[in-house]
Amino acid sequence: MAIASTIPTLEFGTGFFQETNTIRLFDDCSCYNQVATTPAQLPRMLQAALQHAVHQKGVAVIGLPGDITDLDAVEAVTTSSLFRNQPVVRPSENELLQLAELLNTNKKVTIFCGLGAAEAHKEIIQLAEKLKAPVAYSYKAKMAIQYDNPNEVGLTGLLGFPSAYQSMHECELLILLGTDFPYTPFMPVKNKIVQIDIKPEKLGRRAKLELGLCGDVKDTLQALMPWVETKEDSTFLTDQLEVYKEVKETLQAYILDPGKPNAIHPEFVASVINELAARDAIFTVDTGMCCVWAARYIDGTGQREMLGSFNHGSMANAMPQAIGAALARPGQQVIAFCGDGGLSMMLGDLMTIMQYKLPVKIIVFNNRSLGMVKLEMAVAGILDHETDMLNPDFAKIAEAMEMPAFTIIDPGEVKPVLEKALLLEGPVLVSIQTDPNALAMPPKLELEQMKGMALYMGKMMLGGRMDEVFKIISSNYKHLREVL
Ligand SMILES: Cc1ncc(C[n+]2csc(CCOP(=O)(O)OP(=O)(O)O)c2C)c(N)n1
Ligand SMILES: [Mg+2]
Repeated sequence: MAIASTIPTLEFGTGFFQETNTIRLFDDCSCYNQVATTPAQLPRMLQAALQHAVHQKGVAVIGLPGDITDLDAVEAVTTSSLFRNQPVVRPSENELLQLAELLNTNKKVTIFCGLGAAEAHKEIIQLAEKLKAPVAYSYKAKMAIQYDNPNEVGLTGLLGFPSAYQSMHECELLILLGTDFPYTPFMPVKNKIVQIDIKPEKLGRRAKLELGLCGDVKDTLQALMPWVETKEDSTFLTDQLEVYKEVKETLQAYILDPGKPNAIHPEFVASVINELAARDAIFTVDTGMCCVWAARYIDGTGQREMLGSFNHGSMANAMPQAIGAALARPGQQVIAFCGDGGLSMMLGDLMTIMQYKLPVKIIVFNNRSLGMVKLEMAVAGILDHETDMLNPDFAKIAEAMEMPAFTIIDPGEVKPVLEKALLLEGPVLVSIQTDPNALAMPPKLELEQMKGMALYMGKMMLGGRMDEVFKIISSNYKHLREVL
């Protein structure tokens, strides 16, 4: 809940000093948005704002003009406590029977989980075991669904794996649980699809549904379970797990090659962090390539959490989110995966970290570029433009603020220095000189994108920029060979 102080009521609409119309300003990013213009309004607004923020999982804003704060408070005539309800929400018995019928009559079933399924880990494992179903998930749901899950086939989407994509496309029946996954090109169109979501207004807007049910995932699966017959044939599951095994082997191949000085492979860095981080670490990941490395190399443990900008896709989120996480969870390890572009936008907040002595570990994937956009341009077959960054020495900037800092140039330093940095008690910044030409291709689009890449390299050659072409080929030799 945000309290947005604003100008005295008398001055509304006069172009007064620092005038903001808070309702207009916050309209698009809030689920409750009001201005209190009398003291009597405030208690009711606060109550409504809290109920909205918690239950609609959004931001509530109350504008508070300066003159109102000078007036005496008025006794609340309404409630002033937050009701954190946890109602049981599940489909009717008739609807559950329809769902069970679909599950029992289709041989190949795949489960796809979103963040809305996070509380239902146990039930999902049980259902998957009964159905011999592979379990795919969205990036947001990875930390909640991946761990202790023998049927998991990874995440789908732009940053995902062919195993999840294939499992979702080759099944006869796909069950979407607590997901509003926005990338419809990754949704199958030929198979039967069932969706379960606590917010019924979300049903059917991403895929053509056979059945759309309103329910909490955990409550629904618990009620459904007795109706579900155990399948004997696990061929479909075995086939999908085989594909996932190959995916994991390919991912391992990238980390076996740690790269060269000043061109350290980011995959390797992420895998070392995965190994060194606490079992209950909170990760925050910047929009950009950091998202890719964390999606692929940070494993869930059941206790870890990962925060990103996700649907907003706004840059520079990792450090501010780490500040919030450290304040909310003292004593828990917080690791921020920052892009150099992202960090540059928020450098001042390094001082916030020092001011409040927040023990966040800032890892800068310093590829001296707006890497994701550079890659997007390359795969679209156009020459990259304005994507190279002239960076300051991030470690020196941190040190000027008395934050301990390290710069890693050589791949051999990655593990020992990160080990040391993570053991430090307070804040620390580690800037790692990563490879600006690291390629991360969304698997399903890989071949398409390779065509764009070929076009790009052709243009580079015509422009006499052979050095660029060689750089890309040498950085990504293994990857290119894999795809081709
Ligand atoms: C505020 C904002 N501006 C621009 C973009 C477009 N964009 C997405 S990723 C990215 C590059 C990020 O660069 P960096 O933080 O260095 O991460 P890298 O991809 O190099 O790892 C850009 C410009 C965005 N998502 N948000
Ligand atoms: Mg960068």
